[in-house]
Amino acid sequence: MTTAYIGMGANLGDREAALRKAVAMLDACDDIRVAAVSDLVESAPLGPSGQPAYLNIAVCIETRLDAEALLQEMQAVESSMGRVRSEHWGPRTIDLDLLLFGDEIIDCDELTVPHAQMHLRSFVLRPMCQIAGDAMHPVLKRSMNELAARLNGGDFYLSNERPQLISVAGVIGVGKTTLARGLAEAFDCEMVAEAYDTNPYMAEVYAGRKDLALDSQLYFLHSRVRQLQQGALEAGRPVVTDYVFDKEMIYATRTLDAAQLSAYEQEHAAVADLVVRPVVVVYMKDSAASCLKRIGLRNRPYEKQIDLATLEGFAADYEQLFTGWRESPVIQVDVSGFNCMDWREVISLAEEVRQYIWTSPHV
Ligand code: A4P
Ligand code: MG
Repeated sequence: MTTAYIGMGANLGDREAALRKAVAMLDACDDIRVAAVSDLVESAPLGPSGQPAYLNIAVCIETRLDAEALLQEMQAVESSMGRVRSEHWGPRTIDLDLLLFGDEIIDCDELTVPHAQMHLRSFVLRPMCQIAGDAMHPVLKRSMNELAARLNGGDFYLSNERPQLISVAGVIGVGKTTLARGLAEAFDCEMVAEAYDTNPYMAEVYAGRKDLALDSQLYFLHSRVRQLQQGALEAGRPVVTDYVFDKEMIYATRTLDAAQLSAYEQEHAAVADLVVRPVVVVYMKDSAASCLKRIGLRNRPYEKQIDLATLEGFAADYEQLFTGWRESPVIQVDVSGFNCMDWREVISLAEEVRQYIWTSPHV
């Protein structure tokens, strides 16, 4: 017997009745026993707009069938319930997707298991968490609970129509640039680094010249916009940055006085829409004390002013930023258990990140 998980969705007619009927029809098959059914989850359609909202559930089954035979039973249920396959991702009376089949990894023409996009969809992971939060995704080697937390309730899809921007985020000294370089090497792609060393105002601002803080922030703002604006990055190609554009407002709010901040906000509002948004964020976290130690080791004179309280403040701001983040999945990396100088660890993280970006077959 194999334990398998099936995701079901419906957005036409009596959606709840359709889902209940599909579960009953599966249970009526000789070689399938339904073991658990999640609550109904309602969500906006992912895909073409103008469709009605979906109801989704996850179902745990025990089966003697192999995965291919199970898929045939699932398709028989879809057909007998009048499912017409027309528009891709179009409205449907019922849709059955095989999410997990034991810990098997299957990749053939008719069947991909684990389901190729399940880790990007809260409408799949939320009901899965209800019935199998600890079940492991055999490719990502993460539990449903961990995968769901990365999405913050959002639903995402892979598309080669936008640049595959991977943004590494976290407080000063956490190791963003080192990891970003490693990821860029693993993906054999460009790494765009923030213009830290060329900022002519930085050293003086750190030395106490508060009147130059606005110039310094504007320098960063415009250099980031140049780096990330539409047209600077190629659609369908991976690119790694060692910052997330949204840190701009964090730093501005922490370092500018009220008059400077209001001038800055106007400039920011005028350009923020120009930048490409990340398809995935890698958010590095470590204790303020460890970050401070790393800052001490790299010994940049103007960073001598940074103390524990400052780092804790930034850490709290980043937490707040990513708590409500709906723009992309966020992969958290706990740096106390991760060494970004170890190539094998970087490669293994890159393999995980790869599941969240579109890559052409040769990359
Ligand atoms: N196939 C490959 N792997 C699998 C698998 N693990 N499970 C093949 C099921 N089928 C798999 O499926 C197309 C082909 O995928 C099948 O012939 C099968 O051999 P389909 O059901 O005919 O076509 P589809 O449903 O249009 O495409 P697909 O890829 O199944 O779409 P999805 O991924 O099911 O997405 N928004 C919300 N909120 N809730 C939803 O449930 N669902 C969709 C459909 C879009 N937006 C949604 C929802
Ligand atoms: Mg389907």
